[in-house]
Amino acid sequence: MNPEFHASTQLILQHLRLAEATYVSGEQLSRALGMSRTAIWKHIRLLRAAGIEIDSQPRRGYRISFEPDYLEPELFKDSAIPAWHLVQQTDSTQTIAHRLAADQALHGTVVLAEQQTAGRGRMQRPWHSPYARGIWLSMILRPQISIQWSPQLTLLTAVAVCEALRAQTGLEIGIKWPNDLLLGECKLAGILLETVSEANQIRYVVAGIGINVNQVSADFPPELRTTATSLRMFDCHPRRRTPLILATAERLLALLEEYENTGFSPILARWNRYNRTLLRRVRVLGARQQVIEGTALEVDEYGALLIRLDDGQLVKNYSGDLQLIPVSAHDLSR
Ligand code: BTX
Repeated sequence: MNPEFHASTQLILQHLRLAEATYVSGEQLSRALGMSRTAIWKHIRLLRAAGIEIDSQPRRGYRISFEPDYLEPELFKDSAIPAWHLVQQTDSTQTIAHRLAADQALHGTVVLAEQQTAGRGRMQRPWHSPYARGIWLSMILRPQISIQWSPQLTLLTAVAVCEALRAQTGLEIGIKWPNDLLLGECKLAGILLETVSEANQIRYVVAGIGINVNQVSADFPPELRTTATSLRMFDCHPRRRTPLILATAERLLALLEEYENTGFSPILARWNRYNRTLLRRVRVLGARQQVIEGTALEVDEYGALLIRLDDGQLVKNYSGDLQLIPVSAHDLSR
């Protein structure tokens, strides 16, 4: 959704848009709009805060270098998705999706926000979701499967996001167990599945997907700058989010249909193909703080990661966090 600006800010935006790639000087703007140069500067700051990137050059003035594709309903009208809910700001799209799902929303319904103020990851960890820079999406799923198979849906969602992003960008995006998408060694996207069940049956699942698209390093809080990345940080190109959103949501729906028709094996094979940790030395931090170190093998049909310990024993890990251990010069010389 286009952010709502004060009339004067909107006027400046219109001038800059009309000038397209050419610079408009502060003096021109100030004469045309009857505002002081300081007032112009304040409005430029508001535009920048809304994700519009404006170049400023000492004697030339201002020029829009990138304007995000704000999430407008008409951008999504010709899609295979049954319903879209777009909001400007929310605490978490997961919360809205749970409310809609409890209210009988259809399988495949998508909730998108320009910004989340309390985006969440696994184990109530925070997910940083700045305005108009990334994709903050929750999809309601109503799979006809029993609860014991729900970990497969996490792997399935990772495959869907990975394939959609690879097809759209041509970049070698990989998966790290249990649910991270990596570009290089850094986290590009995160996945959170929340399942609501009754007896042994899944009532619905909310698949939360966060994808970093147009952030630059300074957009991340300092503690994430060495571990997180965005598509733009990787190849220096800001991108339109709409095609990525459509591709991701449609891929997820299609893959779920494939899963219900042909089972999990082909999807698991694809997960293992994108797996970035195969045969890497890893450390798994379990939910109860237990630590396991060894060589990562494949993931099985229950979503468990197999690890070979140094004594040759095989251990299955159903949950936890995985750290890649850098190969040391000592290991290489052995
Ligand atoms: P996770 O538990 O695997 O990752 C959370 C951790 O990732 C945080 O503790 C932090 O270290 C790091 N982190 C936080 N924000 C970012 C970011 N933007 N990029 C890279 N690393 C980050 C991952 O959980 C699941 C994330 C799902 C997010 C989606 S967005 C739409 C939906 N709504 C919502 O509230 N959550 C989901």
